[in-house]
Amino acid sequence: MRGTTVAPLPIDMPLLNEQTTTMPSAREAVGARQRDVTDEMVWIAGGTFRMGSDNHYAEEAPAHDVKVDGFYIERHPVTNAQFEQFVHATSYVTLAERPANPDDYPGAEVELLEPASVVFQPTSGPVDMRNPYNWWKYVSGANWRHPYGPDSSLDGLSQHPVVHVAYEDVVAYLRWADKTLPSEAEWELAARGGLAGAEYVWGDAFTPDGVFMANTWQGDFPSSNSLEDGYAATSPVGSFPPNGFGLYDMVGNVWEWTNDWYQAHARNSSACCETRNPRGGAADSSYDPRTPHVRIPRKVIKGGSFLCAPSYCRRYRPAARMAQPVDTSACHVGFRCVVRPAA
Ligand SMILES: [Ca+2]
Ligand SMILES: [Cu+2]
Repeated sequence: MRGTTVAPLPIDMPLLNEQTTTMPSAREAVGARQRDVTDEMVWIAGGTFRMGSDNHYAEEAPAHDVKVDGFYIERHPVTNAQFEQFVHATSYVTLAERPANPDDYPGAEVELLEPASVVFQPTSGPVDMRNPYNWWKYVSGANWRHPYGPDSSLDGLSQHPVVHVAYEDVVAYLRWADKTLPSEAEWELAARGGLAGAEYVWGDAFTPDGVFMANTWQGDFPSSNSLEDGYAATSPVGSFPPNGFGLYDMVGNVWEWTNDWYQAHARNSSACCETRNPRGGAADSSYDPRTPHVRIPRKVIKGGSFLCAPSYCRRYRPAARMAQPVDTSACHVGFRCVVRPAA
């Protein structure tokens, strides 16, 4: 798979959900404006699945049963080429390309209001792992066109996932594309690829037969990446094998925005009942409890990225989740779209 482009796959490939429902016509579902459902999207049959995990980070627990209705999902994260089409059509300017409004950030230093985004910078040696600012830098001039800073470009990256998109940028793209973001539950059902309760989206072994199944970090994070999977940063979509539903890059490569406001799993699950189509919590209860004065709501992001390392962040798993402030774009966060059939 590595080094090859994504071959178009038939949409009617066998799905692994035991519960198959009649597939509504894609046209019927999304209307005539939809351009590429047939080519690019996969129908995920609805069903009940075990969401979350009791065996990893606290925020993934408790594992609980969730019922999700069927939907279409894109085979891979939105690429730079796709995002370029959107920007070309709409002249949209992303959040990271605009100066910040000082009213939104009272007391912030002027230089922090310049157009900028969050870029990973490897360290020259071991550092204090408790301080993420050792490797995360707010870089002026970093944005989706210049993913590693003002001197970088998209040369050779057209088929890589777009990054440095804040939540409002994603919303603008979705409006143009007439699509939506998955809920966390939809994303996780799709990522699991029909494998109930598996650790990874491909099974229970991280590197089956020694093969890397996703773009993650090997070696000592954040100083030395041994590149056994072939990629230091993002990789072209489809460089690693698809999951059981034919979806690429569900874990690793880039984190993906979901539409759910972040809340603890415990709050939307109970031992007695499954939840149906959960949609996350409330915006005003998604703030970061470690910084109560910051009133920036947070969305759930899923899938981990090229920066997830076994020694530091084992979030290249379908149950893994993180809270991402809506105003924060970064070099390792992108998104993919879904379309729900009309009710
Ligand atoms: Ca890698
Ligand atoms: Cu990670």
